Amino acid sequence: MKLAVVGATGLVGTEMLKVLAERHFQLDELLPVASARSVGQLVEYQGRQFPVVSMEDALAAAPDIAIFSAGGSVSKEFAPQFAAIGTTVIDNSSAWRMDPSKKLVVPELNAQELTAQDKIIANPNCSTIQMVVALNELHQRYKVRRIVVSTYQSVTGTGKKAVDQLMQERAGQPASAPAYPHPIDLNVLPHIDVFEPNGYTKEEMKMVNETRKIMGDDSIRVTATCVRIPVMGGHSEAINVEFAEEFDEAEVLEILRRTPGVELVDDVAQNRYPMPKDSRGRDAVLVGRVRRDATQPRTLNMWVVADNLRKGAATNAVQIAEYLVAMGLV
Ligand code: 11C
Repeated sequence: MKLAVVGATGLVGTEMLKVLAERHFQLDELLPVASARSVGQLVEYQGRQFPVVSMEDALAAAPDIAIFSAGGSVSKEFAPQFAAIGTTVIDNSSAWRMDPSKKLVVPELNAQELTAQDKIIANPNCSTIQMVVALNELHQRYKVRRIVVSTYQSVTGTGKKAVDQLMQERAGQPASAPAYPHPIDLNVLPHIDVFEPNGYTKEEMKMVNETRKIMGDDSIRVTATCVRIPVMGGHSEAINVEFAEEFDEAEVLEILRRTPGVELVDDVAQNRYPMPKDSRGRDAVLVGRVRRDATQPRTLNMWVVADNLRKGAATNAVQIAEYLVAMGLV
């Protein structure tokens, strides 16, 4: 197994290497790919050192799998080049997610759709992944009709520049290269990704469109408000979900307890509920504050938290790679 990690020195790329090692992903050769200034640096994996290589060298090496996390334009240009030489690309950018010819995969929901012919596989947006993992089994039982979601997203979703902005502001300095148009420390920005003509942001529309594609149901209505908060790791979501079928609250908790990828953290008498601080470095999607919405029928409120760099990005991509290997699809 020859595996390339494109964007290996970024926040997600670094997490990717950590997750691969933790999960003992078996490799003969690792090709960490990064920009020219990082080429030659050494990356340690399972006790061995691998040099960072250029995109051209990685292409020449013809890896079995390439996991991309280097932004949409890099994916658009290079994913097809890898696919053309037989590499299976798992792409963490938004470049291919809504392409009807590409699968958008959260393994707990739809890995079984993958075949050996899928040469570019899209990894969804972090805020979408944790929401669909939390809702999937409830959807099977009661059928989701409408979701109203508000997010509270960590600065790690933006990348290193935003982490630096938060830390500099917290130290009382102006940010040297701000990632956001406003201060983020002691502030909240109702603005993630760019604004679209309909008044929503691209991040909000990802939650609408990706959810429908992954759950395989275009009738699901989703409306989202995505918000950046000064938290270092872990996205949180307040989800209000209306089902087609009536539910029983005890049964809802039972279903959540057995939902793959979910950990129920819901004991308000003990002040136990999911918090981003507790999600960091973990793969589970934490669900709590589960309660009926008393203002309309068949509607539930829940609070969902996950480490956006792990299940929201690196872990999900690595799980796809593991599935491909296990099923002999690469
Ligand atoms: C954020 N969700 O928190 C974004 C990061 O489409 O993969 C990931 C963007 C994407 O800012």
